[in-house]
Parts: sequence; structure tokens; C-alpha cells
Amino acid sequence: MDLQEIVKNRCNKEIKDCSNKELYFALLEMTKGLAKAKESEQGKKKLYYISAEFLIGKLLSNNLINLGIYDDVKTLLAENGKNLSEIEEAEPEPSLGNGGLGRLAACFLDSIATLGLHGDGVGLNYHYGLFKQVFVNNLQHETPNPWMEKESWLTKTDVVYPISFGGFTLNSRMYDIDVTGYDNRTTKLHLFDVETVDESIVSNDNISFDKEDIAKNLTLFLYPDDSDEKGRMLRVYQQYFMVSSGARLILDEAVKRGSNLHDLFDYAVIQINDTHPTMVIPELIRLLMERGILIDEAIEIVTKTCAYTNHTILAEALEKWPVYYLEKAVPQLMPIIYELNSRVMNKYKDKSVYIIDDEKRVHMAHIDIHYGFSVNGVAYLHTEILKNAELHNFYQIYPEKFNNKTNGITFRRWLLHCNPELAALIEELIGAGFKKDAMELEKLASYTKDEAVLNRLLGVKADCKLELKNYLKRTQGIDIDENSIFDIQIKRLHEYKRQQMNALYVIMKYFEIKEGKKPQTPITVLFGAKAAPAYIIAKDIIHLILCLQQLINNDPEVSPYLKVVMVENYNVTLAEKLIPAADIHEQISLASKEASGTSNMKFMLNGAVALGTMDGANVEIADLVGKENIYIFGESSDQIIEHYAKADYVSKKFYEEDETIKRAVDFIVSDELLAIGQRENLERLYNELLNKDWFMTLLDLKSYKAEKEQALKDYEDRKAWAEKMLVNISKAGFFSSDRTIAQYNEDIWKL
Ligand code: B1N
Repeated sequence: MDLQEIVKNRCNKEIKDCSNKELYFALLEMTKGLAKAKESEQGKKKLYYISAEFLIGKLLSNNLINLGIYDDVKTLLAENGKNLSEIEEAEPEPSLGNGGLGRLAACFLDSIATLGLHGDGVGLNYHYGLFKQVFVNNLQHETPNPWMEKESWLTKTDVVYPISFGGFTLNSRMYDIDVTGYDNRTTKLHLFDVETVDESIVSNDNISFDKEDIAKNLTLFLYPDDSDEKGRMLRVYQQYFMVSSGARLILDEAVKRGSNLHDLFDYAVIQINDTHPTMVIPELIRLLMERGILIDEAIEIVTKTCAYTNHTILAEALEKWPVYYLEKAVPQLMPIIYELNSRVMNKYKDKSVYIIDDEKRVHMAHIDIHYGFSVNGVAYLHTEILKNAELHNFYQIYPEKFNNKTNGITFRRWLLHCNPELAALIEELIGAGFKKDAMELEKLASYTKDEAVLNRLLGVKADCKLELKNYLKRTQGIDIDENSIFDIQIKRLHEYKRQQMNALYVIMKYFEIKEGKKPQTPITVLFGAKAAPAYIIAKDIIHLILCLQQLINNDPEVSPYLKVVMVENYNVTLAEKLIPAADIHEQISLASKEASGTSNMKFMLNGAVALGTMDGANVEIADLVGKENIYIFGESSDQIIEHYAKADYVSKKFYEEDETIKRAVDFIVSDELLAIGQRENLERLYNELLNKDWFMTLLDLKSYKAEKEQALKDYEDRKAWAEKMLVNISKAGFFSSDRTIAQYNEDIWKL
């Protein structure tokens, strides 16, 4: 490593005279060079993780850590009066994902590289990623989030494929990002892009553009607003562009490694990340047939090559494309999809497993399940629900295909990088082994009664809280009290995740404080969430939270005891600051609806205690830490599934029967809030809660309030709380994505 030399060549200056941006570019160049030197050895069989999203976050520090040079670089910079965390801020964050699904893909690449597995990621290079969120008048607005600068982590390759759509052809070029594993080899993220994309068709202050000019818009945004047909068509074009490019790459590479294509499954395994890349199945069949393989064999080869991961049971997220969309965008695939469907129809009477339904819609997940060899859910409970309810009819046909792979997170980013002080304390106590074998964190269990260790743990948490306070002040102009309890809910805004329940709690607390019942320690309720641009109620919930923030934080009677903060443009970078600072984390989805959740794992690892329902991976967390180290409330997934089956939930009943619930809900349309917010938004949300409340907020509100009060009370016994923190950290090892990836490899990929 010679940063000095690189800086000299690039800028003709010394390190001490460079700007942070210049140093960022110099470090980028240096890191890219080092990653090249460590490329993985090639095995025979290779994994392709195909995903419409890779939410990789900033890469500089993570790469320095994984290359083992973070401390040296930091010291060298410090000697020259420079600060690595400030340089980090010069790096733009690519937002190539929505939330958990995309972040999971990024954690998986880190683990694939760390475990030295032969595997790459395949996706799309969105120029503006997901939108950037800005708040105007307490409402969410969306603007483009450009991240590709004159130099970036992308490396242009010579790989170019012509991709044909109904009526036109576009050239697809591959760009690579090196993914460095911890202390090990590197792997690659291949992002395909169209050369004709035209960023100038989007203005700076909103995200509208001509959705029909595919050559110019194909890779501008991740999932453009799909509330209208043109947006949905664009999504089909994106998906086919991704999988056709990926399929060609996979075939070319397999042939290069010696495959005759009849044995493709010995050379490649494709993990299909949710249904977005499903068209890779008919596309591969088509390409194999083009190369002379007959359809029966082509179908068999592809079925032995592809595996599918399901990430949700929410009906609206299970993709069903009308046949006429596919006829228009990708007519060459339809004969194959019809053939795949007729084979299913000839074999099974049960219409629920057909690929094309009576309304002429193609059920993408059904293609994956029939024509892949593995179907997995992402947490124990989620997989059980798939087998017993959601996909039960498929489970009866193919019990051997179903398996669970509980999600995980990379400890490099979510502990070593985001919380170096905690990592150092852990290393001092149990040695450095946990960095490679996360299960070694269990050794911390022997310190749960050690008062000195517990005090140091509280000290680390206090430092992280102060750091968050300073960061929010500096970057968003927000003031918070570092001595208050940090209660944090960060995740996409969705009714099933029930941010509205947390907001109703805030209203209840506001009343209590007004009436003189003050909390012993002040509370700061922090939110971070983006709403899909066309998801009206989700945006109304953001509006409610921002209005509450304005009302409460400006009320001198209340704000010394309670504050509400919604951070703007929640992303990976903010998560890295928020998670280490949390005391309590909210995992309050309606049971059965959150497939897994992964922020729950990150918080746990950083010594926060969960307040949650028995949903997703919370079930496994509760199992590991025991009920004295987690706060669980609300009805079980069995009970909820029964409510839906019987259609017996009536939110108004809960509203009418409980005075405190009624008062909190009514407050949404009170004079106080209407004076701050928009009547239209607040009334719409009020009516939704009262007359529909599809995700049963009012059902669990009472037990949620009671459990949260218990957690706040327990927080006062600092020693007992620190013990809970330590138990949570010590049990987090199971949630390392290294474990998850090892299981994928052992059961599915067999590399
Ligand atoms: O995938 C994560 C899980 O931890 C979360 O519980 C789950 O909600 C999330 C359509 C999705 N499921 N489905 C999506 C994303 C984008 C889209 O356009 C669906 N995201 C999840 C990782 O397993």
C-alpha cells in the first residue's frame, strides 16, 4: 500500500494538503488495486446470486476493514492531520435496494467472499437508485439520488450482450464491483447497464420522467413508481434485461469452464432472490434451445440449476404479470411459459398451482417452485407458514424442495465497522476469534455478573448515543438528549410494520406527560423510514409522525421528557449510526407478516433490547435470549391467521371499548394536529384506522403499551439492563450471515 505515492501521482500534493474528496478518490483507487490482487480461485461449480437489489451501502471503510488495512490507513491519515470518518462522508451511498431484501443480498456477498466460495452477484446498475427522501411541510418528497461520480467502485468491462425486446434491441454492458471478504478473497457484483440511458430526462427536484422511452430510462431508477401500467411495464423490461444478461453470462462462463451445457447444473447454480429474477428460468430454457438442446432436456437442466428464495407472504408483493404485458415486452418468452404451464396442467387438477390463472396472469412464484429444485423461506416461522398455509398446495406436491434458511447479517459491517468501541471491548474480553467464528460471542456469557464489565458496556452505549447526537446535529440539525432512552424503529414504512402503533403510543405518552405523569428518564422515539412513492397511507403515517415531532418537540411542558424524531432519508449510512446507539428497538409487525426482519439482528448484536411481536426472526431471537431478555407482546401468528380466515377483526370495537385508545386515535384529527398538518392526510389515516385497519393496529395496542412501560421501567435498573444487553450480544452469533451462507452452500448450492 502506498497512499502517499497514489496521492502524489493523482494530485501532485502531500496527503496533508488534500481535500477529503481527493483523499476519498485516492483511497478508492488504492483499494480497487488491492482487491484485484486477491481474486478468488475458480472452482468447477459457481453460484450466481441474481437479485434486482443489492443495497451495498458505502464501501470504503468496509473494504479497508476486510483487506486488513483499516487501522494502518487511519493512522497514516491521522499523522497527516486527516480524519478517516470525515473522508468517509465524501463517499456517496449507492441506494440500489429498498430495504431488507436488498441489504440481505449485500450481506450475502460479503459472506460468500469471506468464506472463499465461488460465487458472484448479478443485478442492475440503477443510476439514481431508489429515490432520496426529503421532508417538505411535514410530507415526504422524492428526488433522484445520484451516486455514480467520475470515479466509483464500478469497473467497466468488455462484456456486452444484445438484449431483444418486442420490437427493439438494447445493448447491455457489464460493470463490476469487487466485493472483498474479511481477510480472504474477493468476489464480484456484476451490474448490467444500458449504454443509451439518459439521465437528463429527470429533473433534480422530483422523480418523474417519460416511462415509455425504454432505451433512455431502463436503468435510471430502482422500481419506478409501479402504481400505473407504464411503470409496471418498465419493471418487466428491467427484469428481463437483468436476467437475459445474467443468463448469457452464466452460459458463457460455464462453457469456458468446460461445460457442454447438457451438464450446466454441474457448473452453475442460480439463487433467485424473490420473484423479480424469475424470468431467468424461461430465458435459460430458450437460450439452451437456441444452442440446440431439445425442450424436455432444457427444462430438466434449468430445473436442476435454479433455486428460489421467498421473502414475503404479502399478497400484493407476490408478482403476477398479465400475459399481455409479457406478450408486448418479451414475446419470445411466452411460448415457453405456455409450455411450462401446460405441463403443470396436464399433471395436476388443482388450479391453485397453475402458472397462468383464469384472469390470464402469470404467477411468477409458481414458475420458480415448479421449475426450480429448492424453495426456501428466510426464518423458521416464515418457512412454516409457507409450508402450512401460503404455499401448502405446492408443499404437498414437492415436500423435498422446501427448506428454511434463517437470514443473517455480516458482522464486519454491523459490528466491527459501525461499532469499533464495542468490538474492541469484546476482543479484550474474549479475544479476536469472534471475528471469524461468530459463535464465540457465547463466551461473553461468563461476564453477565461482572459489574466492571457491565459498567464498561454501559459506557460504550453512552458513547454511541453521544456520537449519534452529534451526528444528527451536524447532518440534519436535529437536537436530542443523549441521556434519554433511545427507542428506535427503522425500516421501510408499511402498515404491517405498524409504525402507526408506535405513533399512537407517542400520543398516549404525550397525554400522560401533559397530565403530570412524567417518565423517570426522558424518552426519545426515533423513526427512520421511506414510503413507496405511490403508497398513500404510508405517506400519511410519515405525515402524522412529522406533525407529532413538531408539536411535541416545541411544547416546553412535554419536550424535556419526550421527543419524537424522524430522520430524513433513512439509509444504510444512517443505520450504521443509529443501531449502535439504540437502547430499545421496535420489531412490532403484525405476527405472521414480517418474513424475517434483519435490523432486529443488527440491534441485538449492538446491545439493544427488542420490543416485539412473535414474528419473523424475533421468534428465534426470543428463543435464544430467553424471555427475561426481550419484551414480547401481542397476538400470535396462529391467532392472526385465524382472524383473517374468519374475517372477525373489527377495529372500531377496540376503539369504542377502550377510552385511552379512542382518545389517542381521535387526536390524529384534533385541532392541535390539524393546526400543524394537512387535513386531507390526517383524516384519511384516521378513517383507515377506524374503518379498516387491515394490519390490526388497535388489536395489539394495549398489550404493546403495557410491555413498553415494563421495558422503560426495567431500564432504570442499569445493572440488570446491562445484563440483558450482554446476553443479547452473546447470543447474536447465530445471526451471522456466514452461518446462513454456509447453510445455503451445504443444503442447496453444494459448491
Ligand atoms: O426481505 C427481508 C426480510 O427480512 C423482511 O422481513 C422482508 O419483508 C423483506 C417486493 C420485497 N420481502 N419482500 C420484499 C422487496 C421489494 C419488492 O419490490 C418485495 N422485501 C422483503 C430479507 O429476507
